[in-house]
Amino acid sequence: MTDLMRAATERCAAQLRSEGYCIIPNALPPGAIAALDADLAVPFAETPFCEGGFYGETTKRFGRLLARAPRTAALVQHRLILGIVEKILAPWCDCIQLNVTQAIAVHPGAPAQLPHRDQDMWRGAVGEVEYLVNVIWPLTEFRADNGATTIWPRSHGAQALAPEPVAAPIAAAMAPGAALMFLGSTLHGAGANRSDEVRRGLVVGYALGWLKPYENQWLAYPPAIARHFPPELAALIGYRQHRPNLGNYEGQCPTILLGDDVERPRAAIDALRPDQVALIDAFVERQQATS
Ligand SMILES: O=C(O)CCC(=O)C(=O)O
Ligand SMILES: [Fe+2]
Repeated sequence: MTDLMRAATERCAAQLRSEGYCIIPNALPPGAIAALDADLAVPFAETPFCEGGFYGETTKRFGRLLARAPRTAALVQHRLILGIVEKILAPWCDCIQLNVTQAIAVHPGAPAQLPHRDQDMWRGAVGEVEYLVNVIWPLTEFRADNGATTIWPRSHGAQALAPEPVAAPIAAAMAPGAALMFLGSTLHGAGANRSDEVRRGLVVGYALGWLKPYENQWLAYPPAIARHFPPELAALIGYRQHRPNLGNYEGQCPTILLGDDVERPRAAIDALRPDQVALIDAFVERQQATS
């Protein structure tokens, strides 16, 4: 990692910890985002409007973006963003996982979405753990009048226990190429679209590696698709074990499903944390000494 990258990682992670969100203005070239938006034009046109009050009936959403538009990998595997997310989530996991990729169009006339904290989807203790870091990538300009994501600064962490947010909300105004990062505990929601244009954006979310992800990554990208992904991307979507032994396939790393020799009988192999290895080694050694 370069010094510049390290400094940017520290700066964004510090802002996420203090404010609950952070905007990276020039995360990718606008042309790359325009190309991705063009790739998604057909699914946006073909996808019906959502149903239900949370998604909102004047919005459209669809997932599986790595399969629909391979260009999404540049967003999912963005070096700076991955470094920041790993830093934020490291206290609670061994490795992170992709939680979701979802395209969202907020159509003219859409009301504001219910303010919410994304990590409330997991019923853990409130105010203690960060489960998730979300990134919103605008595909069109985000403005206060067209449905830019609304963020409540400093509403994260233990503030999730407070009856009211401490600060007034802000509209995350940004241009394509920028990325809005916020914590799973930060209060937010899609804004109302009072303009006559569709607001389009992508959500790329990363979670603790041992959680049940919001979007079922193994079904979104079954082995026949995932075997064409670079190994780091396959690992991020869950073709990797989280120690100890979580997410195994036949007692081994699920990457065996991405190779050619899938049917061969396998030995289950421990995949443990160093502290567990030490504990077990000492136990086995004592056992052997007394037998
Ligand atoms: O589209 C947005 O601006 C935010 C959407 C959101 O927060 C959600 O659906 O969980
Ligand atoms: Fe949300």
